[in-house]
Amino acid sequence: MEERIQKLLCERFGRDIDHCTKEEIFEVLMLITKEETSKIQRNFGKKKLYYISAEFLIGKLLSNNLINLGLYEEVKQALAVHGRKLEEMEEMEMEPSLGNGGLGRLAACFLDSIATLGLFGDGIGLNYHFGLFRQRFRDHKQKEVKNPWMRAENWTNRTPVSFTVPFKDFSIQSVMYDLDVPGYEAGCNRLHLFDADTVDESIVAGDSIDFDKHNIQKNLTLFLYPDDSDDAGRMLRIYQQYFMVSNAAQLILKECVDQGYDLHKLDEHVVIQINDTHPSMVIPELIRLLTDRGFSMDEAIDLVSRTCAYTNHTILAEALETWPTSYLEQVVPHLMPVIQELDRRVRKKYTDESTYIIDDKNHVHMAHMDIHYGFSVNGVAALHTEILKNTELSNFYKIYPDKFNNKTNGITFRRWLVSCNRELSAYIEKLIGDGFKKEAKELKKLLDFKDDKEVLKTLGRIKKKKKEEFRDYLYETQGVLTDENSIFDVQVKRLHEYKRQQMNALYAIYKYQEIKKGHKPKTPITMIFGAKAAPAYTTAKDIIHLILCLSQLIEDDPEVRPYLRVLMIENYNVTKASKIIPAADVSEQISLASKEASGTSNMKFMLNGAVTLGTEDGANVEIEELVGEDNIYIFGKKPQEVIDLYADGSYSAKDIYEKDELIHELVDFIIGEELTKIGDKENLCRLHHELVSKDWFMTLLDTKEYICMKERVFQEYENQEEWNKKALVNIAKSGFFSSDRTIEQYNRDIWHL
Ligand code: 26W
Repeated sequence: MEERIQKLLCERFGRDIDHCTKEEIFEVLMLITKEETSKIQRNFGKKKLYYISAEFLIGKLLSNNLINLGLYEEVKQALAVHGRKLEEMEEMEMEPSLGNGGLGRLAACFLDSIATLGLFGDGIGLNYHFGLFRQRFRDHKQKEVKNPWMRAENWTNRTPVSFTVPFKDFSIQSVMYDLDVPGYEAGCNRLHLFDADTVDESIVAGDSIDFDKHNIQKNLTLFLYPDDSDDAGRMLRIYQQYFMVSNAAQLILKECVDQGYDLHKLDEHVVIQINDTHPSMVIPELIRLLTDRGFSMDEAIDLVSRTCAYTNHTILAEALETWPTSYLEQVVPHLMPVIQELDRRVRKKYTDESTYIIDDKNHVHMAHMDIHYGFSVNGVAALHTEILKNTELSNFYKIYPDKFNNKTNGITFRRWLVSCNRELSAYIEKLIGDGFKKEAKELKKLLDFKDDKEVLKTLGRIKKKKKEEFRDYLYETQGVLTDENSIFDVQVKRLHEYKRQQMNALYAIYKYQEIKKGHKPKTPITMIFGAKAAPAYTTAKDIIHLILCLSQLIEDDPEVRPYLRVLMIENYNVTKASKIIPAADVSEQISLASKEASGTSNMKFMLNGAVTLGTEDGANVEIEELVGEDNIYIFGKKPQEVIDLYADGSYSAKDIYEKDELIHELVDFIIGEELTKIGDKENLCRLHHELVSKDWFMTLLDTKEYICMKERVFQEYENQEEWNKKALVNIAKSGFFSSDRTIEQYNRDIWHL
């Protein structure tokens, strides 16, 4: 390996390893990894899965791919001979930011597991040049800048595959870029990312995210639109979505024809998983292409319906996509006759208007199309699926009880343990062998060491080491020095009111005031946040402002700073997740019960020995079932209570604010002089008003219980042996959340590959 690295470095840069930069060495390592990946066998079968998703948050690939190829140690040692560190080269890799959050990361974990299980399946998405925006903090506020992550040498390979994608007034010629996805000691699949040569990066002004929204040929794949994008962005999303699925549909048919398959048996050779509603137009597009080839409408609809399966990731009404027919007419008029035909058939068969595809306001409900014309509908955690069946989609469940099924999310342990926490992984291996990397349930064997004081101590030592590493990383990247001897209390996820980062901020205010009164915590607390807010989501940005102002207030206060810190990781992404999660003691999963479909960071934290402080929501429920109530801290209103509160409209933030002295005080602190001195009064007042008069996601409802429970968490942390035992149980029971398990279930119940 050493020779090979040297040879390639000399060829490309004319220098040997001792004289090459980290960037140069990284590039050569990437090329070697790509070459090795291209040598391993491609998975194959008579039926193929196409996982279509607008987001694939794949993260950096070097370490991960080396691990999966079984080359990590070899490369590490080859570099070590020259006093070079693999981790330093890894720092040179740019992270492709092709996702908002959980949904995109889930798709990436799934690709890893699909390949690892030897299943024949590729991902299909878009090659966003600047991805999601990069987040900067200026004046205690989020500023969005573009995120150019592509380099001349990339993980992607340009292929000769190209399709013509028709829009109303023009067509665009696509280019397919491919990325190899090696499984862990297994075969390899691909991720196809579509792009167009007409796209012009120079129309983006400076490092901003502004550009001419009208020139589709030039802007089509420039950016990934944030989950809460504005109206101008909405039209672009339709262009992107159609571009994605038209390419997908054409690729699928081409691959079938190339294999010599009979398209009349499409469903025997193809299964399409529709990741949320973003790729839903693949249904009418495939029907259109089949009828163009002479299929009758009946047969085309029937075939496609037996090929497509839909995953729902949210019950938030505002995230269930609907497109005005006028928009679709403007972008893809040729799809409208198909969509209208699909709607007509629904209307003929069913009387329940709430299930129609086109409603009386002329909006097309993408999820409705998926449910009527797909053969499977799945939620992403047990609770979530139950809510879909009984509440959100109950009218559909009545019609199609057999289509509904649950697939509790999972994460790939190769990235979220083996790669991001090599120390813990190595120690587990020493205790129970390395079988857990392929068979995650083997982690259960750790329970044998539950009362082994040496083991518990070692777990504590590893946690400390990861905290030190994070301390160094944060210092290098943000110039902030953290205390590795403090409790790391971590909430990292998209910023959204339902996730209730604002409630966590209210705790910070509470603790600040307590310390001011002389009630100091035994062990200092470091509250760590990481979150991007959608650029058009005002309240979310105001919450970031509040957190950053609180952070400043405490940094400047010598009375409080030794006991409490509030820190926000800038530009939270997969790379930063892999550094903070192994260092965490407390995993904050505090969404309003019933609103978080699953959550996946909860699983990553658990796997790394953090203890969950959370509500009865999403996969937290399943975590609790696994670890038992002694090893998790659950608080707050129950999902059904919340659902009832919404139904009868009886929740009033104002009532709580006016009646509860403590809450009143905490909320008013937001507009008190301590913070308005530091921050922007307008933003803080707006947030205060939002909390007191609307509080759509019921922050104040759970705040007191949250504070009490969090106090208990910090108290119980003091008994380190007991705490480490909780950590051990969490790790031991996390096997269920391996995405290998999730994918086995998808395959068993839906794909049948
Ligand atoms: C309108 C476009 C849109 C809407 C929502 C784009 C993107 C989104 C989200 C960012 C979707 C998302 O990430 N959902 C999350 O999916 C995870 C994987 O299933 C779940 O674990 C999370 O609970 C859910 O919020």
